[in-house]
Amino acid sequence: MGFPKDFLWGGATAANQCEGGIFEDGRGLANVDVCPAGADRNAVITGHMKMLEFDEAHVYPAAEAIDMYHHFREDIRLFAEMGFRVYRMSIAWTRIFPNGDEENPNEAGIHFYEEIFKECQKYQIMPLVTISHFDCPIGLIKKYGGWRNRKMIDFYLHLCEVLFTRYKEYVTHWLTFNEINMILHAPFMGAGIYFENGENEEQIKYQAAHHELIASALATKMAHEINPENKIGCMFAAGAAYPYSCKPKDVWEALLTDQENYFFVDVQARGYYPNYAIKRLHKKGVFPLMEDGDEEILKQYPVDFISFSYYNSRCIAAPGEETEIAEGNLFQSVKNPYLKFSEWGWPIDPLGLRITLNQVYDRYQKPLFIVENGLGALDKPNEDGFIEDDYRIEYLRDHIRAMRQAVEEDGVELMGYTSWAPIDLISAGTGEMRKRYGFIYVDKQEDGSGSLMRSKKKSFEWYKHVIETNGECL
Ligand code: BGP
Repeated sequence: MGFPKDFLWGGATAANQCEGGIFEDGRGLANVDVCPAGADRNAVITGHMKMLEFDEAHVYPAAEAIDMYHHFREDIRLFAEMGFRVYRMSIAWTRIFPNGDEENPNEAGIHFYEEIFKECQKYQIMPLVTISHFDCPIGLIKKYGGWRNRKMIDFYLHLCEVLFTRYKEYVTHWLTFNEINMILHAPFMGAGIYFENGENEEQIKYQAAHHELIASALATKMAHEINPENKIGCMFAAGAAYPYSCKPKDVWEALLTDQENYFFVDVQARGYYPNYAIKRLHKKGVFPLMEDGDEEILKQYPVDFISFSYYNSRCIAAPGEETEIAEGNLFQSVKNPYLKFSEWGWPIDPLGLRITLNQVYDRYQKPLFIVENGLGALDKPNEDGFIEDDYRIEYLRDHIRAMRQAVEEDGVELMGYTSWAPIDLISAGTGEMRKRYGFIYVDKQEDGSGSLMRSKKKSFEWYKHVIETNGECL
């Protein structure tokens, strides 16, 4: 009983939030590099403030991040010490294709990830690779407008071809797009899209989403052709939507919110646009343009497994109700009066993870993978410089327990769990460094100072023991 013996325990990171080294070895500039920290970040990531290069007035935390570019051996050794069986990481597209539309890849970039994979191999850690974690070359944005343009499919597939062939001996598990549903909430970060005044934003977002969905299906086809061992997953930002009350209007609104979220996975896992989306998108006049053959592509190449991030559930009320607002993973919702909240105002809801696992499994009946879950908190070293992050241990313990119940008692088929993030890194939502998630502390401060030295927090030994006991000892 408990977790299956081959359950994949590990941690997850994203290139732009940890690597730094953005000008090293011929790397080009990406959308994620030019998302500044501070007040303007939200306008930039939502595509309402155009930022395609650095300016003097802003600070860009991805430029150095935690400099994993030069520390990856040390970091992977620490992951191995915790007993990781899987390391989820992402490829910076512009290390491989600096502008995005070159014919030949940048060999130095290929070499960098090869070194990472060799390091993982040394410790028998399986890499789980996100092909694009909010990553789009600025070159492709300037020339083609990012994912609003159908040409992006070809550039993305060219990247995939290089990755699938060059890393064939190291990688068999891939995710096509991180949190694909974020395109609706943060279109510049999710798809390299910024808007001109007066544009129909919704139409552009669903058109771009369609391009990503086709790209994802064709990547799945290609991955299977290049290596029949390859397993491809989709990835979405999950979190069940609860009705604020049992009033039918609240229940209806919560259902609509869930459908908006599941839309992407409905297409990627079932292979066709669900009826509710066809009806509603047509009604609003934002149904994407499709080419002949698109429906066939979606139908033929669904994903092998479904992965998601879970940080919090959401609570939804009918429009017009007086409610308080709660923050959350890039989207806000109504404040749930029955939950506690993190320092960033995100609801904490372990049972919500069990509910979400059940809902997703009921809906798709495919293997699931939790590829992000964790607590962003302010960590303060004690007099000895040690971080006693009992709050993080408590958060993770409660969530892992809920996940165990979903597996053991509800029969949800779950491949693994990668916590976000095993090491402190830059926050995607805010660009802050002080919002820390790691088992490993990085001496990098909000003002950019710090030695970049790594040290273990209390949660390091705790998670190590969780993995050692295959989730028995929490
Ligand atoms: C998800 C992203 C991650 C990660 C995480 C935590 O949306 O996939 O990249 O950062 O959220 O969010 P934040 O960094 O805003 O705390």
